[in-house]
Amino acid sequence: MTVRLDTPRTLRQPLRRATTRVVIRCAGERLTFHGRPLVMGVLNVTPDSFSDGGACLDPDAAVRRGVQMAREGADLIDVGGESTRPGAPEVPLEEELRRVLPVLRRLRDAVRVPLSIDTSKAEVAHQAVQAGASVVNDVTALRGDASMAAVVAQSRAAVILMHMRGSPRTMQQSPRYHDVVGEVEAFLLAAAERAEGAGIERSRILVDPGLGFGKTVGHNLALLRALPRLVARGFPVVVGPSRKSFIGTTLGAEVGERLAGTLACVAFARRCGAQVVRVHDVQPTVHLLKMLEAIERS
Ligand code: PMM
Repeated sequence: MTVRLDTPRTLRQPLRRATTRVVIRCAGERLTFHGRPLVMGVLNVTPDSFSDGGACLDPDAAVRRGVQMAREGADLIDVGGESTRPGAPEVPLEEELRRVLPVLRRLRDAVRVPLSIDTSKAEVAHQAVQAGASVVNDVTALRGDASMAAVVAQSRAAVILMHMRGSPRTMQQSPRYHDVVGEVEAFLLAAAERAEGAGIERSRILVDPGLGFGKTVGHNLALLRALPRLVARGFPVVVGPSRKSFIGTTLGAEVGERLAGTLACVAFARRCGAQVVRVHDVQPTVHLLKMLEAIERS
């Protein structure tokens, strides 16, 4: 079988040096990156997410956690109503809306940081933006729902385009790549080009290598190591290592014991110039970043 990979236009352009200031426009708001990664707090309103499933299924608990994350220094909060852990079943539209909308509406009034919706359903994205989200985090990079690109374009929200091999149900079935870094990079640049073609301005597009989504431990480590190359392509880069199983396998650590491993990945991502880190443990992440900054400025 011959596999043909089209080379996106952006991949043929020369590498750019990572800039220190990046402004991401999202609906009426702006996220400004000044050299320290923005911290995106994970708020899963699900019964079955791999590391925090059930903790925030109750809307009151979810709002409390969101407010706490904002106090701890989160720069944005990512609300999700469908688990994407390997093998996770799909959640019906009505159920996903029922989980996320009340939380977004209440958080919009309770916190000042931008809100993001983690979904691959266009209708959820549409209603979430009405309810206060200004970023759409789509783990299918606009491939999961044919209407998603138009919804994002019309909403003027920012969009995170993530790389995933297969679907959450199938992605960990012996993932193989010839050149994981090159293939993920080409995929993301092609996705960004498609998004621009659908009317989403470049200043609203972020890309994410999708750690843990159809990747072995070796693939995840290689992608982290190659972050400078992705950053140099010019789109703000989101990295989500938090508590993931490649950390567990590397360290022999259960899911509740992966904070140090996560922080190592965050520190590495910072050094590579990544613009956003997506984490469950906001306060330790903010402390790590502030401490590094203090040392470097001293
Ligand atoms: N990881 C999860 C879910 N959504 N979105 C982005 N952009 N990047 C990620 O790495 C990512 C994601 C995995 O599940 P979790 O919500 O339990 O961390």
